[in-house]
Amino acid sequence: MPVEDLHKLQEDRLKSLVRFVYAHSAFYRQRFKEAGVAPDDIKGLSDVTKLPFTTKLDLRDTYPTGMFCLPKNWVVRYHISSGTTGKSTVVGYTQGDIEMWSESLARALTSVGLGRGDVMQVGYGYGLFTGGLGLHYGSERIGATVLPLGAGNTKRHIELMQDLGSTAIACTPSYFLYINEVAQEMGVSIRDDTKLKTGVFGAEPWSDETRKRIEDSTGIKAYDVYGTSEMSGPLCTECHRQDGIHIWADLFLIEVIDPKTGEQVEDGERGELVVTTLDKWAFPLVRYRMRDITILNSEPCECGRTHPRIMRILGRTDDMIVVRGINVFPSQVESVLMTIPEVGEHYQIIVDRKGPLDVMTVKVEVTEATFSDKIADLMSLSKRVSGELKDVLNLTAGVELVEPGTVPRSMGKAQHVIDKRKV
Ligand code: DLL
Repeated sequence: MPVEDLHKLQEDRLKSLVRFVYAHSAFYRQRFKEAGVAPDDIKGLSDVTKLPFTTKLDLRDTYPTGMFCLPKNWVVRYHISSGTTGKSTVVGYTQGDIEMWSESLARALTSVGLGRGDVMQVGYGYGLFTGGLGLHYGSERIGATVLPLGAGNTKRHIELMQDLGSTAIACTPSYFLYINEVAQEMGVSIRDDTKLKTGVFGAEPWSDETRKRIEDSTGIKAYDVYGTSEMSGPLCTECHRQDGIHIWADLFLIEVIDPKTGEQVEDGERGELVVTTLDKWAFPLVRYRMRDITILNSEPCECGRTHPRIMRILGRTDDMIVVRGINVFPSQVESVLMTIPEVGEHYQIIVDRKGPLDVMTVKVEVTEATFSDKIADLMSLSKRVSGELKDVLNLTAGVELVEPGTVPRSMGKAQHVIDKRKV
């Protein structure tokens, strides 16, 4: 759809949404009154900035269903976020909301080249987490065959990948790295002994450097998929160009703001993602602050899609670690590590306090080949890793090189940071 038509559609949908939440939700009515805004004040897209933000805290305060905008007998499904950053939050869907979710992912999977004839192995957890069921419904919608394995049972993943000829897999990037490792232990090469060609990886921050490693070692194309439980679940991916995630503009109105001032930032500038839902009714969102740090690119893509793109999520505002006053995102550390061929893919960042001073140590596995090298070489490697981290982070970090297989593996979202200052 041409951008102007897309904006007109967004405008109409935004006005309907605002009228809807005002009529149906005591929470939003109250918020709008506090902000001195009424539905009639929203005359165009730029008026979105008159609306108040909503946050995870609002969801917690209204736990479990105080932000729902339809009676419970319209709700056909609940999903519940894991609550790793506090109390869990509940999201609800009408049948229409489930349709919108499946449609979003169907578009996304189509844009990475999947369709009828593909066999999609789902390695995201099924259940309260949205990953498994989201990818499941989206894959069925495009006519692909779904293998609903879920997270875990890794050997079975590899056996069935071979027996049933899986052509695609969806799981966290860290779980795929583990699957690849187990495959190698079983003497199976994903590149030579399976038909796998596409990976749909997300639910946690990862880097272009990790993508390169995955693609080089397995021969598949690895695509980034984004979404959050509040938005429905996984929803949007990159297109074949692998240059930013297309956010479906007819379904979501996105903004990127300066997290400190709340003001919108320019295209190309880093900030916090804010989402307003345009076709989601049991649990709509008005200017919900995602806490994810990204960059907006509204230019139409060379693939032909006019939906805006967000660049790789750098991390969450609440994931950012502050070490001796310097802000560090785990994804920055990952980017550095993955450019050093002698280190493996598994790492942890440990932050502690020694006296008054914060100390950051990066614990990273070395590859098998490096491990069997001489100790002297390991010492110079650790100095090199530390130097490269310092160049990027402007911070001196200790580096602990460890044997392959010693950093804990994850089947869901990897825990890359251990902040001992918090315990
Ligand atoms: O993680 C939904 C999902 C499932 C997305 C499967 C993709 C694939 P939540 O558990 O609510 O939902 O966590 C949402 O995960 O705010 C981001 O911080 C992070 N996240 C999700 N996708 C990405 C990604 C699902 N591609 C939170 N890159 C979000 C970086 C991501 N972070």
